[in-house]
Amino acid sequence: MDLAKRNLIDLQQYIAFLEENNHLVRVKSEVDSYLELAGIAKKYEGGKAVLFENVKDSDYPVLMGFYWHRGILADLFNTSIGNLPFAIADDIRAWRQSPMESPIVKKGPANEVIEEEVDLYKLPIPHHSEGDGGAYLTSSVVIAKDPDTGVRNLSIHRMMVVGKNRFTFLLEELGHLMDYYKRAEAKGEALELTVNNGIDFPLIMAGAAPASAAPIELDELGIASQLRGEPVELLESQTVAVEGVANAQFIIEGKVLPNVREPEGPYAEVTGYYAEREDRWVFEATAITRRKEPVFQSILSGKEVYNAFGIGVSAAVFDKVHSIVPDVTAVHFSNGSVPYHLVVQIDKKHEGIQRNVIMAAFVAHPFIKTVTLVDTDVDIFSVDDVEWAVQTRCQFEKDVIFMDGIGHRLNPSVDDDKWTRMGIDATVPLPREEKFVRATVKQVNLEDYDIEGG
Ligand SMILES: Cc1cc2nc3c(=O)[nH]c(=O)nc-3n(C[C@H](O)[C@H](O)[C@H](O)COP(=O)(O)O)c2cc1C
Ligand SMILES: [Mn+2]
Repeated sequence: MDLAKRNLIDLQQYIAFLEENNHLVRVKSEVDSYLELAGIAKKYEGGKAVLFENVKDSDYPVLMGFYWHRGILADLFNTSIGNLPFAIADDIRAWRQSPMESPIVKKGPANEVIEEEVDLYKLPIPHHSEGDGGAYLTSSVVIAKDPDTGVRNLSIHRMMVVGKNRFTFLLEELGHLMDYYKRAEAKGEALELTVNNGIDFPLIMAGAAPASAAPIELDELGIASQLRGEPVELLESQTVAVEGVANAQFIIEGKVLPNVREPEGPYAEVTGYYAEREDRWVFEATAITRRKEPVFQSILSGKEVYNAFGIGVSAAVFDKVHSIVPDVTAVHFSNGSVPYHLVVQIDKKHEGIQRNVIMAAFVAHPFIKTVTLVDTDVDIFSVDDVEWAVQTRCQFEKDVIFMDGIGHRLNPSVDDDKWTRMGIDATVPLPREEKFVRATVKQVNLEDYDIEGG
């Protein structure tokens, strides 16, 4: 994409962009990062982004909500909401064909100031939901290096502040960072990381890229470079051998300790439920660097995570499924499905191909629980329309399949790490019988009519 050309690669530029496009509200009153900030943010969820200019006991403003409205992201990429995942899929494909290399610099905006003392309590890290176990970093992108090959990985993790220089955090079982960590721990070594806060959407997309789009042997930073339209500059760290993002707002350097687990949680997750408090992984911070005038960024659990995660994953899943069955025309994670429910649209040419599509979608991402397949006359962005197709085009006994899978642990329906996955074929059988033809009315343009009170 052309974000670099349009000067849209850091948070200060994002704030200017939000302002210009009437997508921003500024909260001027003093706000407590303990519960109050997230409480206010929740009122705006799905609409304009919110800049908290005056956070109690902190020198830094906090931006929330850049991702909770797809219209903002579509404007950022100069495209439509519907085209967003496909535009990103094109860039992921281009990245795989010829990845850009990142230059490494010693000085950059993100180390204009090197904090003398590591003190996470100086950052305006919000305590989001009432039952949360502490203040949480939610939107930072973690960079790590494969302990054997040195290849870089990007990922996003909830991280709970438990001390001046300590987070406990969640590593999901199937993630690459977990793979790195297990191999480091087996050698008795810590895994070094940089935690980059206040970064642009391409880095979030790269961080959320699933293994099917970004295999473990590829450096995911290249996805962000491709989306920016120029290589993402990296910054040499002060205390670890892993680089940070040169134009981030804050970089926290440190390491995940081997053979140490300490309590993390509860945390109100994207599922709408609290994840349990349990002994989890421990990150020890060894340095904090920042801009002179940084803006801290946070994500609110809910729509923001659905988008930050869902758009990138739809892009990756579309790419995969389309490469196996080219008749697939679009995919979308159903609104409100957390996202667990993938709707796939197909221009079906061969009866029976539906099973292949359903299987391909399940393989493309481990946490898809439901796949619904519809024809091209169904609007996949409309939950109403998909519902209509399922109720009018399915014979459940033969059109629904169940299979076992490893469940997403955060989902309370999961038992013993397992759940049942369901595929629904709501396509019309070929050859199409007349009775399945959708009713239509004449296409008109309301501007051609004199209408009062419309
Ligand atoms: C806002 C947000 C929060 C996330 N939180 C976590 C988390 O706490 N732990 C985790 O393992 N994955 C989390 N994820 C998902 C991973 O970042 C995602 O699965 C990523 O693809 C993992 O990358 P990897 O396999 O390269 O490590 C989160 C994703 C988003 C968008
Ligand atoms: Mn990865």
